[in-house]
Amino acid sequence: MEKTTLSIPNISCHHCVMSIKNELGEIRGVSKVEGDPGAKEITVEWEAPATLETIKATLKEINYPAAG
Ligand SMILES: [Cu+2]
Repeated sequence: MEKTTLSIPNISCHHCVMSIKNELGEIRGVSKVEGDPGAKEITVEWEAPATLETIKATLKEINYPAAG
């Protein structure tokens, strides 16, 4: 199990966090997504076949790219 917190500058409200949760939740291997609209951060837990690269690529696709 891997876990990381990503900074997502495009998050502006709770709705954004919900969209991200829904999209990342569809990736096979992603087990948990939590978000903080105030901090503009999401915390993701995953295992294979998901990878940090697939998670970041999905975030970019839905217009919530991770910073850095
Ligand atoms: Cu929003």
